Amino acid sequence: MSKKIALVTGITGQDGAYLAELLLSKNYEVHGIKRRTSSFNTQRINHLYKDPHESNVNFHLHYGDMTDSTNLIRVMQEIQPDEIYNLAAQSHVQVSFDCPEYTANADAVGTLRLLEGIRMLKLEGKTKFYQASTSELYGKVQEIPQSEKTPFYPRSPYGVAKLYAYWITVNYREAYNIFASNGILFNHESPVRGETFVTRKITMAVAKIILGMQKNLYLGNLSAKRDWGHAKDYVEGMWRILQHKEADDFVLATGKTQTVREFVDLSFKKAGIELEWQGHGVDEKGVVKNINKTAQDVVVETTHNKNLILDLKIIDHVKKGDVLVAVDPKYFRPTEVEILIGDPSKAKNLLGWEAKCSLNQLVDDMMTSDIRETVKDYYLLSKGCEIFDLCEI
Ligand code: NDP
Ligand code: GDR
Repeated sequence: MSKKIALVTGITGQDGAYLAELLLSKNYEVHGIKRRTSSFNTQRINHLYKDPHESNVNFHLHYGDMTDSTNLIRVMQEIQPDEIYNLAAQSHVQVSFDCPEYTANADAVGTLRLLEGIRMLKLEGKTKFYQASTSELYGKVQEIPQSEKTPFYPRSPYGVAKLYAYWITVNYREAYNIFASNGILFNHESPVRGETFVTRKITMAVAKIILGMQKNLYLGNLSAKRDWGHAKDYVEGMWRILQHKEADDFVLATGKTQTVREFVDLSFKKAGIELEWQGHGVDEKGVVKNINKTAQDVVVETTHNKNLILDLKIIDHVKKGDVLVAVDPKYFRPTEVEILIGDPSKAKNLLGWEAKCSLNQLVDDMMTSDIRETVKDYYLLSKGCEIFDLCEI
């Protein structure tokens, strides 16, 4: 049987990288759309890339952009995909308030461009289409938990753009009989989550704080509740959605919800630090209550590399009573989504899909990876090299 061909937009993002890995393991020929950037944006997929001059190369990248239909349609025409996974998006909710028009263009009209491409190229009978829809559609939630039947009430330009993308996917399914499905995915994270989403911002900060490379962590709304799962489980769900006997829309979620504050607690706990929360609102602070492990022990436990650690001589930077977390109102959103918790029973019953990774395991995975990365920087610093901070505006 000939290989299935998949086209993945947003292949350089968190989900794109995990999905490409999954599809390659299932023997697909995978084509990804990568936009032109002034510096490399392929860190998450470098391990999948092979020199195209080699034989049996199943992974191909094409330049493209969701705002340019000519190039999207040309790529679709060239590769004649069996499945399209539309993951590309300006995906940051807060940034969408600063760049609403671009967000609408890439996230809403971009989806239309791909669906129109399927029509123009007469691929309706061949190409299945997956749309990366989101729990942000529920926004100001109309019921708890949220299922496929819960009415939408988006609360950001991102949510509104994704609402258009959701409905245009449904409309093209009904109007033109295209196999077009929405995955309504709740938050999913991983060690390669973008650095400005709250979970990764937290795990990176905790790793730096215990190694003395950052003093505090500033966050916005600590009480926001999210249903957090692991991206590697969710890309499996995306694939199952397109293998289902008919096109349909599915919620993928864990069915549990936690506050940002609780995610902070779990991350510090992994680093041996117990926090106590003092004050309220913008004055709330995360203060060190107990220290249960030395930084050296945390690093040995995480890196399993005693020689490196002996060479490094890690000292303890954090003391009881230190204020490690504070609120900066600049991270508040003009309109916030206060609570999300999904009901994934339809996906469980029809697709046999379930989130396997617990929140504890997710935090463990992210913290382990960020401690290892930070130790590399610590090592370089200790040898007199310069390290540059990422800049979050
Ligand atoms: P990321 O932000 O990590 O990745 C987004 C991808 O889209 C990147 O490859 C990015 O390229 C690409 N992209 C952005 N703008 C354009 C454009 N104009 N043209 C072409 N490519 C573009 O997102 P995730 O991987 O986390 O999410 C994947 C999709 O799922 C997104 O659509 C997101 O909105 C949606 N989603 C995500 C959830 C989550 O919790 N992660 C939950 C529900 C939905 P570059 O690398 O160059 O920036
Ligand atoms: P979200 O993810 O908006 O749910 O969108 P994010 O991690 O950005 O925010 C989650 C919650 O944490 C609160 N928060 C902060 N958020 C950020 N980024 N930075 C902070 O300092 C901070 N402090 C508190 C936020 O207010 C929010 O309530 C993600 C994206 O992946 C979307 O693309 C996707 O559709 C949804 O998840 C499901």
